[in-house]
Formats: sequence, structure tokens, C-alpha cells
Amino acid sequence: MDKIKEKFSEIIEPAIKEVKDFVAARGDEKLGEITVAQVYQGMRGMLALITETSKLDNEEGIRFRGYSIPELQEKLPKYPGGEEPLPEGIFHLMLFNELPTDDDVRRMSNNWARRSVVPTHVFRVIDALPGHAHPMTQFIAGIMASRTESEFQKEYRAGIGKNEYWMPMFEDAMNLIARLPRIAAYIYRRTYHNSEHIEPDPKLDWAGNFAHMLGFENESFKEMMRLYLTIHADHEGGNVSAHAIHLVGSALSDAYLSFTAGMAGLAGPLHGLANQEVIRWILDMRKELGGGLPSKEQIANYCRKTLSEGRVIPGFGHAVLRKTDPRYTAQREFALKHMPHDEMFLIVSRIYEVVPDILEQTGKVKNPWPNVDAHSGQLLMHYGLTEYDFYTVLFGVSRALGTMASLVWDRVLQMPLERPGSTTTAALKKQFGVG
Ligand code: CMX
Repeated sequence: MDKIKEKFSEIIEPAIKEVKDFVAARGDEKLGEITVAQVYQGMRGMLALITETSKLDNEEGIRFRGYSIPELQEKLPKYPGGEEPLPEGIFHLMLFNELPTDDDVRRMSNNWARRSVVPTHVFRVIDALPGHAHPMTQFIAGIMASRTESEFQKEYRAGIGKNEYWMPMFEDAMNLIARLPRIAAYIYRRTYHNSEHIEPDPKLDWAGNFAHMLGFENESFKEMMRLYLTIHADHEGGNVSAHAIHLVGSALSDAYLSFTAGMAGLAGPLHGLANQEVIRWILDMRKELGGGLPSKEQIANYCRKTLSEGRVIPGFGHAVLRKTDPRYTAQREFALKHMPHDEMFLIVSRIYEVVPDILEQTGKVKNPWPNVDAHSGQLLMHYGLTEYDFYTVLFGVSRALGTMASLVWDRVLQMPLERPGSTTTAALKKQFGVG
């Protein structure tokens, strides 16, 4: 057993006992009531899941195991000479519920580097798709092809018992995280750089090596990737990607199957695909206006046009948040530090000044403020990663950190098959005596 797994095996017994005791003592307590509207309207505000890795407050935003993004930017280990947190650190925090030391993140980097070899058939499966296949289609195909390596699938077939499920799940989760940057970079280089692939550099950290394999050696880009991959890692359990991964995992589907389901959800334009839609929307606006920095009035008119066409303004709004997303703020601060005069940054900033008022004026949007996706594309564009159809893949690589830590905990805590009830309108109307 490797050192990280051994250390993890030592913390699970008290956690299992804590949950068992709590449910035994308080299992009959009520957590609120459900309205008919909630059942019809996407279960908003309906508490229904346990996700230990992070918790979202609608005003303050995300906290990972109790820590806000600014706190993590201060407390998580950095790359030597760097200023941004290392994603290895947030994974350690989510998995172990403790802040990592420099040694912990180094060990995590090395562990993932050892696990990072992607079998060649995975590349062949991706290569079988036409070059115009959306990068998320390629990503999902690559993850599914990697399933041949599932330890969970193998061990389950061999007959392991419930108490041991977490062990092969841990192997699958770590292997998947270790291999995703290679798969993602392969897709990027194949689709946009004539299949000129770049070999990994195992001496680099996970995000730095990912940047290297994508073809970006600029240290500032690597720092941006460390921040990017840290802040997209988790957003509690109810968002489409995390929820899908947890749901599919509850059928004892392995990490590859579960993660594929989550990535299919992330590829939807109301969720992760919004990061590409934001840049597409801005570029369309600029094209229509003839280039340059649009005025506030021009942006406002373009927003009204978008809304009148029955479309959403991508990057704004959220199902839970009711304030500016702290992930947006973290990226804005990075831009202010590294690229304050970048034209796309000035446009994104001006959009921030204009859009909330316009969305408020519709009288229906519950949160007019920007979410994470309103900013991320600008950072990537600045460094020359302009192929925006690829952006959701980057989100997906990061989302593995939180969801894989959660999936391991799901099996540690022996979370049962998820199976909520459903009903029909006819049955509800009958229940309430509506003719
Ligand atoms: N532009 C236009 N209309 C919007 C809007 C936006 N940015 N945000 C919400 N609305 C509309 C909704 O479509 C809905 O309209 P209808 O009543 O006509 O159906 C109404 O306002 C009420 O919606 P809401 O309760 O405020 O928001 P929801 O919880 O239903 O949806 C979200 C949340 C994110 C899907 C929505 O705000 C949206 O579509 N935003 C744009 C897409 C986006 O940025 N998604 C990324 C979210 C973050 C992520 O997951 O990565």
C-alpha cells in the first residue's frame, strides 16, 4: 500500500463511526419541508445529499472543508517561487480534511506522476473520432476507454466485500486524476496543433506538467493553471457534474463510469460549457460592433438583444449563489496582477459593470452576478489558449479533484444506492384535491 493510501486508511474508522453515531442519534430529525414548486423546479434548495468535501453558502460562495478561496490562496502550499495554490494541496485537503504540508503535496505530485501512464488504446479511441468532434466528446471517449484499467471493476468481480470497496475506488480515483491531464493535452494537441504531442515532464507538478503538455512553458501561464485547477475543483454535491458522479457511483459503477456521467453533464451550456459560451458571446459582440473596446451602452444593447432572442447571458446567474462568485473574484485579482491592460480583461470588467443591472431589470433572474465561467476564458485567451471549445475540458480535469475525493468517501461511508421518489402531476393533483 502506498504512503498516501496507508495514511488515508488510518482516518476512515473514526469518520465511519462519527456518521453512524450521528445518524443513530439524530436520524429522525426533520431537515425542512418540500414544496410542490421545488419538485417541479429542479429541486432548488432541497437538501438531499451528503458531500463532505465542500459546502456552498449562497452569499459567501464555496468553502472547501471549511476554507474559503482567499484562505486557501494563503494556506495551501505553492510551487517553489510561485504564489498560487497547488491543486495537489486542495485534493489533499478534501480527501484528508486537513491542510497539507509542502511534503504532502510533493508526495501527491510524485504519486500522480507514477500513475500517469495512459494506455495507448485510449489514444487510439480518441484518434478514431473526427477532428471536428467537440473536445468534450473526445474527453468522454478517452475516459471511457480508460475504464479497461478499473481496479474496482476487477476487484468487484473477484468478490471483495463492502468494507473493502473504498480501496480499489481509491486506486481508480488516483489513477484517473493522474491521467486526465495527459488525455486532455492529447486532445488539445491533436485537435489544434496537428497532433504534435508533447511528452510529459514527471519532474513538474500536476498543473505545471499539464501546461507543459498543452504547449505552454510560460511560468505565469503555469501559475494561472494552478489557480484555475484549484478553484474549479469542487462546488458541493448538488451541481450537475458532482451529482451525476455521485448518483452513478451509488450503483457501484466504478470511477471511470461515474466520471464520464459527470463530464456529460459538465458539457451542457447551463453548466461547464458556459466557459466557452462566454468567450463565444464576447467575440460575437465584438464582431458585430466592429472590434475594439465596446462602450457600456453598446454592451447593454447587446445584452438586451441576447435576452430578446430568448438566450441566456452566459457566465451570469447561479442556481445557489446570490452574490459575485468568489471564483470569479480570484480570477479577476489574478488578471489585475498579471494583465491589467489586456483588452479582453477590460471587456470582461465592463460586462461586470453592465450585466447585473440588466438581469435585475428582467425581474426574474434570482442572481444577476457573475459566476466562475464569466472570467476563466479571458485568462486563457490572454496566454494564447484561444481555442475556446477546449475550455470545458480544463474545467473537467479540475472537477475530478473534488468528485473523486467524494467518490472515495462515498464508498468509505458505504453510501447506498440513490433512489429518490418520483410522482405524476395527476397523482399530485389528486393528493391536493385539484380537479
Ligand atoms: N441570462 C438570462 N436569463 C437568465 C440568466 C442569465 N444569465 N440566469 C437566469 N436566467 C433566467 C432563467 O433562464 C429563468 O428564466 P425562465 O423563468 O424564463 O425559465 C429565470 O431567469 C430564473 O432563473 P434563476 O432561478 O435565476 O436561475 P436557475 O437556478 O434556474 O439557473 C443558471 C441557474 C446558472 C442555469 C442560469 O443562471 C443561467 O442559465 N446562467 C447562464 C449560464 C451559465 O453561466 N451557466 C454556468 C453556471 C456555473 C456553472 O455551473 O459552471
